[in-house]
Amino acid sequence: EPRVFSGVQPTGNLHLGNYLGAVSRWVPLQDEMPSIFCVVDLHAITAGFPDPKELSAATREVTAAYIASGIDPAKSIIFNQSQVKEHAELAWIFNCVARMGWLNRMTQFKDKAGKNRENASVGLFAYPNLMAADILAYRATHVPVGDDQKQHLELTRDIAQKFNNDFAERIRELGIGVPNPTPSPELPDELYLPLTEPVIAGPATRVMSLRDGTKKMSKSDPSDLSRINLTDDADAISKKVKKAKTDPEPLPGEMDGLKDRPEADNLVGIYAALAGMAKEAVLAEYGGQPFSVFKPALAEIAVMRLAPIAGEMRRLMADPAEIDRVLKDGAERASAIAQPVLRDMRRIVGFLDVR
Ligand code: AQP
Repeated sequence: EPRVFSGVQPTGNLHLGNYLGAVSRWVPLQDEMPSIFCVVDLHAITAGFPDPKELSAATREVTAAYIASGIDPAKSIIFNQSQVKEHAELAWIFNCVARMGWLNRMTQFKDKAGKNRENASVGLFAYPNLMAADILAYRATHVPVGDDQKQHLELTRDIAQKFNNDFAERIRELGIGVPNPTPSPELPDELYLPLTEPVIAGPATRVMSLRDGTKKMSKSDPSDLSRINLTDDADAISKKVKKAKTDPEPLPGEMDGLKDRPEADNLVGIYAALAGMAKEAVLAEYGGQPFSVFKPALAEIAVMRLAPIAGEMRRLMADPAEIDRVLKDGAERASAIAQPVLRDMRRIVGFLDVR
């Protein structure tokens, strides 16, 4: 059964990269398949505990951003991860499936741990196992994310594959597997955990910093000018686009001309994603034009798309009780899916059930 799962960490400063790479792309998917959108608060403590009040506030803010962006809480499930215990329980099982060597290769850990790896939390190292648990607690098949999550999704597949293989006989014995949709010699005929598909597509799978076209736009960049926050008002958006770093050349007419021009490439990608166009079409329209012409057009479309979301977020956040009601309802609906999966997982592993 197809199912979408994705999430964003409540770490503050939700930005255009999170919106274009993830949240905006969830909106049409919710009409195609049952969808679950999580505010992944368990992940938000891996790089150090944030101020507790800020963590709660950021959880409500990300929820508001989902709804303001067009996720319909009546149709899709919206909840915060810590409210559904199955995530942590399954992550423990996956800690015992994944190999140290697999996690050692994760580039996000290397980036986030920095030079002082000995001092990184064990949680930061095991983060990809929790992410695999987030997805597989719902046996989700489709995970729409930005390009930076590709490696973690490959690990999720590796975990599912190893688990399906290691417990192939047991899964068959219990009669709870489903036929493998893509038979291969590396996999048994029946699987319990699906092999998840990453959904990484469009012109903005990796939005770069407005100050440096070689760095990812990121919540933790100390420069606020490096990113457009979803809460920015029209003036802030226009100012940031105007100050965005560029080179002195006019825009090229062809995609080839964007090579070795990371800042130009990034702004064209952002425009394309906001306008729902291909990058080629943007170049066909603006090729030969200087940034003094392109930037105001970009600012205009950014304000047109983002200012209503910021306004709707403010309106929603003025009523925290309503946001909490959405999250509570979502947690109940998410639990109803994850609980039977974990019951199966415990049976597969052989944990004795005495209750
Ligand atoms: N720059 C980006 N371009 C496209 N997609 C992006 N995503 C993040 N940054 C970009 C996507 O947003 C979703 C949620 O991300 P997250 O909350 O897990 O946080 P992150 O990836 O750690 O976000 P940041 O901004 O990069 O945070 P820091 O500063 O902590 O490193 C994911 O689908 C992600 O791909």
